[in-house]
Amino acid sequence: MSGPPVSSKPGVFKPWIVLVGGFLGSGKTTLILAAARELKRRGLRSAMIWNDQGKDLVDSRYAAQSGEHSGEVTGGCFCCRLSELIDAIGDLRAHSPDVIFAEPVGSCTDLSATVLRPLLEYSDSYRLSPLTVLVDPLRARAMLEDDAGLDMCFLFEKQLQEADLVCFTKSDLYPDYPEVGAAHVRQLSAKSGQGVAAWLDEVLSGATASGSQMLEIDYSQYARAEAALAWLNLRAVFEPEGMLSPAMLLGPLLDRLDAALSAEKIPIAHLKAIVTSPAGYLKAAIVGNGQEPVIEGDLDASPAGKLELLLNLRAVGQPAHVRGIVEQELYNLDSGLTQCAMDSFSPAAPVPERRIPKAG
Ligand SMILES: Nc1nc2c(ncn2[C@@H]2O[C@H](COP(=O)(O)OP(=O)(O)O)[C@@H](O)[C@H]2O)c(=O)[nH]1
Ligand SMILES: [Mg+2]
Repeated sequence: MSGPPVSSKPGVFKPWIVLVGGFLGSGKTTLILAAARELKRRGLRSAMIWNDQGKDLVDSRYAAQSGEHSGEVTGGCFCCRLSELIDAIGDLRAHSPDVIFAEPVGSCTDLSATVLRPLLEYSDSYRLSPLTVLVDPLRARAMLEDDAGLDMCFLFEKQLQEADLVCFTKSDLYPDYPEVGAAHVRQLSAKSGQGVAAWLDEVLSGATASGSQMLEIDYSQYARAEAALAWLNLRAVFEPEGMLSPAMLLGPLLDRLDAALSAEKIPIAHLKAIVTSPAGYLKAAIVGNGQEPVIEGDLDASPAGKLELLLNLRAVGQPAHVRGIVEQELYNLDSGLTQCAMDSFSPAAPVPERRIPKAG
């Protein structure tokens, strides 16, 4: 285990660490970036740490495009890379943040025992917020109706069970949400801003305990559930003969991938991609098959001769099957693909560095 993230001299300011969990596509990154903007308005500084099983993260690139300081823990989840998380927190102290947000992998659970409680040992160096678990109301309804398959329902339910605070997201789209039996339930929209300031006030108040929920979990079942997912991270460079704008590249690609995965009956958990060019960037994402992509960035960025694509896909299926579909659609695009590095796998069985099952 690494040393504490900062020296624990008396009187040294202690930043907050805010862990924002929740299923794939629930809105973690969007909320963290909205919260950072809100904190900026209050004259406070934020930093953030992204986490993924692979590298080439859309979330990191998007945060950088939004001008935020961020770090990464890649190649495994926070619980299996706790020392790296602690090092990343330490590195971000160079920017003197008041709040450090950390977004775990969206299929991850048991964070209370494997991340929060070990971090509580550093309480002379920082303050720990309650574990917020974000829930997309549409996803919650599918999970509650067992429409999502046993493995995904298992992960989703475990995430809910260990939450100090459950927050339904996307209230601009879904004003209602289903009953999930959690003690502390809130609602917000990172898009409209509704509830974001109140959520921040609550998690930075110190009034709600951190890591209060004890999770009982069978790690072999947890490993099986995560292994049902296919993970695909890719980085590609396009140098089209004519010029292309980010929108001209990203629109058709997402449409094709959605159609091809749907035709093969592969449920999409989260498909997100970001294209950067000298003229600007564009991000697009869907969190289910057949959805209209949510677009962020410079929709009007002008055409360019060289564009870089990062794409992260999480779907329920076999990695080789998903990879084959993505490769085919990428080449069929005929948009001047000159470089491509693709990694596809199922998450490895979680093996936490530490696990402290009970508070205290
Ligand atoms: N309408 C709406 N869309 C949202 C909101 N929050 C997130 N999204 C969209 O949901 C998708 C997944 O969000 P993201 O933050 O990447 O989810 P994560 O996987 O939990 O980090 C993205 O397309 C977001 O733009 C919200 O409050 N309202
Ligand atoms: Mg994210």
